[in-house]
Amino acid sequence: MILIGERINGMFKDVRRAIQQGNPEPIWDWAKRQQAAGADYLDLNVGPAVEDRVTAMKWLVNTVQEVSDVPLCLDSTDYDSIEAGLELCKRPAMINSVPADAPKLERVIPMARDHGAHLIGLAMNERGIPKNAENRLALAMEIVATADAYGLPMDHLLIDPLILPCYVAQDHGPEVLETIRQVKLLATPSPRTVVGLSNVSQKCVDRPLVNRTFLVMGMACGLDAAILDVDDNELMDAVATARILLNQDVYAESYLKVFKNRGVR
Ligand code: THG
Repeated sequence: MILIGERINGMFKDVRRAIQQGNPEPIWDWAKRQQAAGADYLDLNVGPAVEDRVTAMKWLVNTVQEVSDVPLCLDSTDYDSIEAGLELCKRPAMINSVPADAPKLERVIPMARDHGAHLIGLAMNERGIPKNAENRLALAMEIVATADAYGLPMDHLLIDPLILPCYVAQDHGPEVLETIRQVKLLATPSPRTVVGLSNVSQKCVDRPLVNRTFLVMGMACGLDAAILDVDDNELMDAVATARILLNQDVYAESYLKVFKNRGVR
C-alpha cells in the first residue's frame, strides 16, 4: 500500500494561513509528523484560496524539502504550478492529477514522462464523474491509451476512480470498488489504483470509522494507494491487518509492532 499523506492541503485552515503568511513552521511540523508516521509521499495542495498558485506551490515544495526527504505528490489543477513544482523536486514526484480530457492529457503525460514522475489519472472528464463502473472504466481506458501512446511506463500510472462522500453519493461506493477491481484488466502490466480516502467520510458521523472501513474494502478489491490521514493510528492498524488477511505480509503475533517499526505498509 502506497500511503500519501493528505495533511499539507490549503483546505485545512492552519495550512491555508501558513501559505498566506509565508510561515514555514506549520508546514515543517506536518512534513515531519507525516514522515514519522510512515508516509511514502506527501500530498501538496495550495488550496482554493490562493491567488498565485505557481509561487505558492514552489514555496510549499521548497519548505517541505527543508525538513523531509519523502517524495512529493503535487496536487493541483493548474499545470503551470505542477510544472514549476516538479522542477524543484529533489526526488521523483507524483503528479496529482489529470482528467480524461485530451488537451490536458497531452500536456501532462509528457511532463510526467520527462520528469520520471508518477501520474494520477482521474476517471472523469469535462462532463463530470460518471455514476457507474463501466463509464468510469471507459475514461480510465482513455488515460491508459494516451499514456501508452506517449511512452509513460504503465507502472507510473495510477487511476483514481474518484470516491465521493457517502453522505451525498452513497450509490457511488460499489461502483468505485468495481472500478478498482477492473482497472487491473486494462493493460499489462496493469496501471495501479488510488483514492482520496477522506472524501468518502465528509460530513459523516465517526469519519475515522467510515474511512478505515472503506479503505479495507478497497484493499480487498486490489487498491494500491491512498491519499489519507497517516496520523490516524486505527487507520494504519487496519492497513496492517488487511495486509495480513490478504496474505501480503507474514503473520506474526507481534505484526502490528513489526509493521510500525519498519514503516512498511
Ligand atoms: N483524488 C485525488 N486527489 C485528491 C482527492 C481525491 N486530493 C484532495 C482530496 N481528494 C484528498 N485529500 C483530502 C484532504 C482533506 C479532506 C478530504 C480529502 C477533508 N478535509 C476536511 C473537510 O473537508 O471536512 C477539512 C477539515 C478542516 O478544515 O480542518 O475531509 O479524491 N487524486
